[in-house]
Amino acid sequence: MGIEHYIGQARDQFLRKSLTSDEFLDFMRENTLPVNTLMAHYHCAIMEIETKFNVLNKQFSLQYDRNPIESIKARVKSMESILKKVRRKNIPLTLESIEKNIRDIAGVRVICSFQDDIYLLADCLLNQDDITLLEVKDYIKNPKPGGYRSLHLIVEVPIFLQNEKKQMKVEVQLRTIAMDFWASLEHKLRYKKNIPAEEANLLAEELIACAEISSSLDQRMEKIRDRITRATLSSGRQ
Ligand code: 0O2
Repeated sequence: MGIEHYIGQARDQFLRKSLTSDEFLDFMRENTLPVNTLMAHYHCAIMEIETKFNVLNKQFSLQYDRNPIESIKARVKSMESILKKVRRKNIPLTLESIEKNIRDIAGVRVICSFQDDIYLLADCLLNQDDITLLEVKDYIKNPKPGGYRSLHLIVEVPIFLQNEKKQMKVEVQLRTIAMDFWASLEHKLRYKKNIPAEEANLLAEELIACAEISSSLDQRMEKIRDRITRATLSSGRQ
């Protein structure tokens, strides 16, 4: 078995011990109510963003007779994943620091029909006057070395509480069906730990090749759509 396997095991053991450490248990004991409240606020922020995309989809369907959004998935990051990120980023274990430094606790994934729909929807969202853009990571124009493609936006959206308006951070991931298909399978394979190093390297190359195929599939599907649009327009004129 390769050295990566042992490093992975050691890292997992370290994280498991860290998550049951006194520091973590104290933090959870002292902060149960504030943690639950904060997580509820992230849920509210997700609802706000999901509604915005549902409204846009509805408008496109009425105006242009097409839906740019295939589906929307959303999640609040689990406490375990948040704490792993606290360790990885080496940030203080306080709620303030978690809220400030971890910007993907609320995540909304928008699966689009075509690549240009991604940029169209991103523009529509960012043009809304209650949305503040904090960061863009364009892994479509600049895919990750492993082949991952998606457009990531970190935004702030207000939620309106009884006596307070609160800005919440949300990570919006926009991808096509092909990008999502690739990312979902790659994510599953990433957690398979007992693969010998040589085979793991070959699989990584294979995944990069699949990412290229998925990218060219997106481009071909877009061209087909354009041809259908042109054909429909010209037959309408005759
Ligand atoms: P999960 O389970 O989706 O929550 P940063 O937040 O800037 O400190 P990070 O987290 O590396 O650094 O940011 P990045 O690169 O924008 O990635 C965040 C998320 O994008 C990941 O969340 C994944 O959902 C997705 N992602 C990024 N790279 C890959 C990849 O190579 N393969 C797949 N399948 N997904 C990827 P989490 O927290 O890793 O997981």
